[in-house]
Amino acid sequence: MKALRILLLFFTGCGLTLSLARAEDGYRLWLRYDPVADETLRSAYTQAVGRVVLATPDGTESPTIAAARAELVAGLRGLLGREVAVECAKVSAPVSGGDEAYAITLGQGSAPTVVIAANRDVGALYGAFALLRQVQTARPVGELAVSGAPRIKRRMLNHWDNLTRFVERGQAGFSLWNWFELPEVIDPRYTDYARACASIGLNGTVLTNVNANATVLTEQYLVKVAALADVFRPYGVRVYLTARFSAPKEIGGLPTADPLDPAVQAWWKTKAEEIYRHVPDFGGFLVKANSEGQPGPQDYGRNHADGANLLADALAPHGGVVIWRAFVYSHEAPDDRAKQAYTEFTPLDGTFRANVFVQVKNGAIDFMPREPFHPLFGAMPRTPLAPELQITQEYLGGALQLAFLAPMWKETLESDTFCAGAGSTVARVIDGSVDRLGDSAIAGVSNVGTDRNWTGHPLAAANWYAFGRLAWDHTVTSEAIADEWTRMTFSNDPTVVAPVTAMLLASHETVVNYSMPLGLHHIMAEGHHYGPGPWVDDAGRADWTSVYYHRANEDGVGFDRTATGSNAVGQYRPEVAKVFGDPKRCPEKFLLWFHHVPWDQPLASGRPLWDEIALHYQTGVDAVRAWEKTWAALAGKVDAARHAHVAALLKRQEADARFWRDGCLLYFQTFSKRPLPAGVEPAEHPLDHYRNFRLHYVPGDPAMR
Ligand code: GCW
Repeated sequence: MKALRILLLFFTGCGLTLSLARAEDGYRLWLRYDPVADETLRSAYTQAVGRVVLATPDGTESPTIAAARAELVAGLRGLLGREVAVECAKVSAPVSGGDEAYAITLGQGSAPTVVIAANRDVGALYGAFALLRQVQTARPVGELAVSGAPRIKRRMLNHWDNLTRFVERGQAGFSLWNWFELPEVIDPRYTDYARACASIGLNGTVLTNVNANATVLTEQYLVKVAALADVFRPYGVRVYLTARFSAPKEIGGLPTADPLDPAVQAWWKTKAEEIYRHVPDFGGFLVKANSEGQPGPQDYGRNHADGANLLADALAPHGGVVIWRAFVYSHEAPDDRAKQAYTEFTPLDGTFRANVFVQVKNGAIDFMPREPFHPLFGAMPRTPLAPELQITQEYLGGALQLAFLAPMWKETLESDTFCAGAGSTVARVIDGSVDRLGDSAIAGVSNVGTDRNWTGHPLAAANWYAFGRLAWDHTVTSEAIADEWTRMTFSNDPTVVAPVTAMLLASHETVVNYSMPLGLHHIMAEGHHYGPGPWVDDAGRADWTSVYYHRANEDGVGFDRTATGSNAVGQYRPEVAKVFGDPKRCPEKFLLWFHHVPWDQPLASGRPLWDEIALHYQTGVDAVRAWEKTWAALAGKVDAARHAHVAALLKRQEADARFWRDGCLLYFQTFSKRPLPAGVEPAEHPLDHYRNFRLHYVPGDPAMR
C-alpha cells in the first residue's frame, strides 16, 4: 500500500503518460534514439541530413534495404524530432572493402542528401547503423561521413541455449528462442535481436548449445529454425546449428556414427540437403566433439579431422562451413590440461577440408578471468582458426558483477604469436592477414536471454556491444568502445561518460584482482563456478579441481609450466617461450600461470609474493567500493530504474569481492603461514565458513538444465 502511494506520487509528480512512455528498462539497448540533447548540434544535424539515399549497385528495394530504411526513419525521428525521407538509388562507383562495406558522404545545398553507398544491401544496412551511431554519440557534423568494412568475415554469436530454453552459463533469463511456439508464433523480440546484432556488425548466430541435442536437426525443428532464419535474414544474420556427432544414431536410426562409414556419410549428405531446403543460406555446423562427454570421431578410433571433414563434405555443395572446436582435454591423459588441445590438433594441420575452421578459446584452459593466449594461434598455419571468446561471464561474476571484457579480448588479440615473425598477432592470424587462408571467423558465447534488458546486468550489454565492434574491427580501442556504448546507452553528458567509462575500463582488472590475480586460475567454486573454491580437491576428476591448478604448498604457489614442470611454455614460439618461461621476464599478470613461486619471493614492487597476492585481493575490493560512490553520484543523471538496479548490483559485487578475498586469503594462508600485510582487511569469518558455504540453484549451472 505504501509502495503504491509512493508510486502514485511519483507518477503525478512527473506526469503519468510521460513516465510510462519513457520508463527506461534497458530493452532498447544502445539503440535508444532519444532526442539529441544539445540543441545546437541537433539543428546542425537536422540541416546536414535533409534526406538519406541508400545507394547499391541495383538500386532496388530489398528486405534488407527496407530494414535499413525503417531503422533510419525511426532513429532520425527520435534523434532529430523530424521525418527524414530515405530513398534508394543506384550506386555510381563501387565502395572499397567488399560485400559488407559502406561509405557515407554528405551532400551540400538547402536540403542536403546523405548518401550511404554500398556494394550490397547489407552494407547499406551497416552504413545506416553507423550514421545513427555518429548522431547518437554526438560526433561533429563532418564526422557523419564515415566508412567501414569488416576485417573478419564471419562474426557470430554462439548461444549455449538448450531446446528446453535453459541457457548453459547464461544468467539473463531463459533462451530467447521459444521453440515450442515456433514456427507459428514469431516473437517481435527476434527482430530486435537481429537489429541489435546488425547494429554492431554481427552476421551469424549459432542457435543451439555446443553440448548438443540432435533433435534440432529433425524436420519438426528445422521448420522452427527456418522461421527464425527468415526473421534474421533481412538483417544479414545467418543461422548456424550445433551438430551432435551421434545424430545418425540418435535420430537417423543408423547403428553407428563412424565418420568413415558410407551410410553415415550419406546420412549427413541427405541431412544437409534437407537443412538447405529449409534454410537456403544456412551457415553451417558448430561441433563440440570428444570433449566433456560429447560424442565424436574418437569413439570410432578416428581423429578430429575425420569428423570435421565428414560434415564439411556434406555442407560443401551448399556453401556451408564446419566450425570444429579445439576445446578438448581428457582426464585419462596425464599431461597438463593446458597442453592437450595443441598436442591433439597441431598434427592435423593441413588435413582439414577448406570449409573447416578450428575454433580456439582465447586461452588454453577455459575462459578464466585472465589467460595467456592459446598456443594454437601460432601453430596451425594451414587451418583457418576462429577464436572463441566468452561474452557471458561464466568465471567473471555472471550477470551480477561488472566486468567489461573488451580489454581482456584486446589483450589476447594483440598478443604476438611470432608465428611468422614479429607482429604476427593473434588478431592478424585470425583475420587472415598472416596466412591468407581466405575465410575468417570469430565467435562470442552470448550473454543474452529473456530478461527485459537482455543481459541481466544493465552494464553487461556493453560486452555484447564490444564483442560485435571488435569482431568487425579489432583495431578499435577499448576506450573508444566504452565511450560509444556509454553515450548510446546512457547519455552524452561528459559528467556521465567519464565516470562510467572509467568504471568499465577498470572493471576486468578489478575482477581479476579480487578473484584470480597474478596468474592464478581455475580456483572457483565447483559446478556453478560462482565465487571462490581454491579448496576444491575432489571433483570427480583431477583437472576439475582447483588444487590441480594452483599447486599451493608450504614452498609456494603456482603451476610450473616451464621445462622443469609441464613445459607448456614449449608450445609457444621461442620468442614467446623465453619470456613466459623466465620468472624474471614473465609478466606478473601471468606469473603463477607459468611458475611455482616461493611465498617470500620479492616481486617487482620489492614486496614478497604473499604480500602482493593479498594486496591484489584488497585492491579489487577497494575498487568496487569506489565504484559504489562513483555510481551514487550519478543519481539524477542516469534514469532512476537503471540507476537503482546498478547500485544494487554493485552492493552485491562488493560483498562477493570480499568473499573472494577472504576465502582465498584464509585458504592460501594455511600454506604461506604469513600474516596479512598492512592495508589488507582481516576476514570476517574463519576459513570453514567460506569452505562450507554452498550456493544453490545458480542460474546457468548445467545441473539446472
Ligand atoms: O567452460 C566450460 C563450461 C561448460 C561448457 C564448456 C565448453 C558448453 O563450464 O559449461 O560447455 O566449457 O566450452 O564446451
